[in-house]
Amino acid sequence: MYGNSEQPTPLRGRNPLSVKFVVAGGFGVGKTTMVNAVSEIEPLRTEAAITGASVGIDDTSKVQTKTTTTVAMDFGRLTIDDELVLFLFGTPGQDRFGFMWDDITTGALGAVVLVDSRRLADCFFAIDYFERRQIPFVIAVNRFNGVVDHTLDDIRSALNVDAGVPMVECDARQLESVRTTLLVLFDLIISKLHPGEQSDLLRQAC
Ligand SMILES: Nc1nc2c(ncn2[C@@H]2O[C@H](COP(=O)(O)OP(=O)(O)OP(=O)(O)O)[C@@H](O)[C@H]2O)c(=O)[nH]1
Ligand SMILES: [Mg+2]
Repeated sequence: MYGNSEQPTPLRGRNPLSVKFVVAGGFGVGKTTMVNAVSEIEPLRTEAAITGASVGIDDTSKVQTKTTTTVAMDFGRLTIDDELVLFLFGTPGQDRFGFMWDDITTGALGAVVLVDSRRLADCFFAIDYFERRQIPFVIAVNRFNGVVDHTLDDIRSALNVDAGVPMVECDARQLESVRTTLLVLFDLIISKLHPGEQSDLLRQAC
């Protein structure tokens, strides 16, 4: 079902498995857009107007139409099917809100690191954060100009991430594109678990 043929326990008739994912990345890469695009509930948003206080601190040159920024977090929910429900927590994009990341990521099984290929360095903080904590993550390259400026292989080399980190193209505005990205992350998590751990995870759904 999720691209993994070794699902140990069928979950039909049980409560769905609830999984927490974090959507992270640099300033203005589309984190809030991603959560909004797929959430089946009214997403929780904590947007505040970008004010003169950010001048000289936030690089808005590539996101000039942006008038708000997330100051706490985004929250949404996506039911994949009767076996799996994803809870999505978007981080604030600006470094000065980084102190909230530990709270936002507590209990998360994995993360999507959104990347704008025109501003690769902006995602270094997120990659470093999840690598240090050994939280599985996928890199989703957001198509801002309708094209990815570099190939995914070039981006992988530039980011210096392990070959085991999946890299996908993603339009954060499109439900199917985001859903696919989230399922790549779910498959990654399952693939990293030993069979016993898979059973433990799936037992949580009972
Ligand atoms: N072309 C294009 N624009 C996008 C895409 N995703 C987001 N945007 C636009 O990019 C802008 C920034 O999106 P947000 O979702 O606010 O970005 P964010 O990462 O939540 O921003 P912060 O919370 O301030 O860090 C918005 O104007 C979106 O409409 C995309 O995939 N393609
Ligand atoms: Mg946001």
